[in-house]
Amino acid sequence: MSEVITIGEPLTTFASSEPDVPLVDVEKWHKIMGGAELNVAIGVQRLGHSTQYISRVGEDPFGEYIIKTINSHKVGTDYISSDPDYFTGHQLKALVTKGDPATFNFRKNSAASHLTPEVIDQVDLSDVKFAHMSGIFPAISDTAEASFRKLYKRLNDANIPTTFDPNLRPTLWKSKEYMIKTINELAGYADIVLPGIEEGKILMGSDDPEAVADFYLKGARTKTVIVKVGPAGAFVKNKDGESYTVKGFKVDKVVDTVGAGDGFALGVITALLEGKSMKSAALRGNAVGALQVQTLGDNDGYPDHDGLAAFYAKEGVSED
Ligand code: KDG
Repeated sequence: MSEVITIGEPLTTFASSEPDVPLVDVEKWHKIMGGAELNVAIGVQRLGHSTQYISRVGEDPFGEYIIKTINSHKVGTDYISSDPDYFTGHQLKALVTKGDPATFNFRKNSAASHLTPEVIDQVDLSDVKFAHMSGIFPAISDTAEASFRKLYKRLNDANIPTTFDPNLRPTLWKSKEYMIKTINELAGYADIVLPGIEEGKILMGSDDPEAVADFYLKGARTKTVIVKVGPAGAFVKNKDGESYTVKGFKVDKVVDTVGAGDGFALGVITALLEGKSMKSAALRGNAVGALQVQTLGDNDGYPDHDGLAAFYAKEGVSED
């Protein structure tokens, strides 16, 4: 088995090569692999920790591409099945250097949306030390939500530490009300909740990092909330009331904003796996996020340990 497990939908993404051009007018595309939870698994693996990714693809060239690419990143594929009846999820993505890019999803009725809870019964959690859950997978279908809940329950029953990133994708949910209610409930099953400040506004009506943190600290299992406040860094609050801000890094040239939040999550997870403090985990989260936005692609900027050490040396900071 592996140290880290996650569940999600992988995407064959056609990314615009033309900055700030609306999707309808883009002429030049390049093919990349995306999927928020898969991005996390790739980055965790790059930092030297083994991973498994639970998912389903179609028996089509997009699915073949996904499996080939996941293998090249050495993420575990024990729980990825392929389905002859449905297609592999795919996406069009604009290119922006500020905010979130416009996307268009081809995922309704995709193979991953047909993943069923029985699959979760077969997952071996015996050596898993950390799990990453995000609000995208439960949005894509009722069976995906049921599978997600079953995995969460097994993780909680086995007392495996879990991060939860709301990762709001309003167009994938049945309704905005259902999205808010479900995400806020699911957050309560995680040890560490990782909302973005903009998500806080939508999910609980405030853009004050402390108010967002206090809201999610009410979750039955939640011990720490880390609110991502963009270039300003991260606000951390623990259940015992301790709170602090870990400053972000200045990035001279943002090439593509996508994958920064996933980079933050994988920074936190790997640092905690290596026995670092929560403060160092947030520092690593900021560092991986800052490196990611300097590259094209959803996961190409994630560092290995040498890359991370070089970045810390350049910035004059270190983990404790
Ligand atoms: O967080 C990065 C993701 O947005 C990207 O890889 C694609 O999973 C994706 C989604 O649903 O937008």
